Amino acid sequence: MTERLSAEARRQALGGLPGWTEVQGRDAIGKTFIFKDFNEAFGFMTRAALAAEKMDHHPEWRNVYKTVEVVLSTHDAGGVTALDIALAQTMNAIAG
Ligand code: H2B
Repeated sequence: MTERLSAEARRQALGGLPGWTEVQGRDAIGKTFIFKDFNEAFGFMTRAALAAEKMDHHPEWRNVYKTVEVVLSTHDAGGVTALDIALAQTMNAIAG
């Protein structure tokens, strides 16, 4: 089973993940993506959903028009693991 990252490992990983920050009050990372319009936002969500399903690792997210708020945490581990870092990297790559 994937282990939670130490605070130091998490900080280090976030250093290489533009836009991602620690979520206050829980062991999770988050990013708010803002696109040109709803079409771009939902296109991102569609591609990210397919990648997430392939990884068997799923985001918590909320979409309002062109904004997508994403929170990543590994529920089975009760916190941030390497899986969250990998999905965050994939999402950044998809968003371009
Ligand atoms: N996604 C996330 N974010 N955390 C998990 O612990 C998790 C998941 N567990 N997707 C997976 C699915 C698990 O429930 C299934 C059974 O593999």
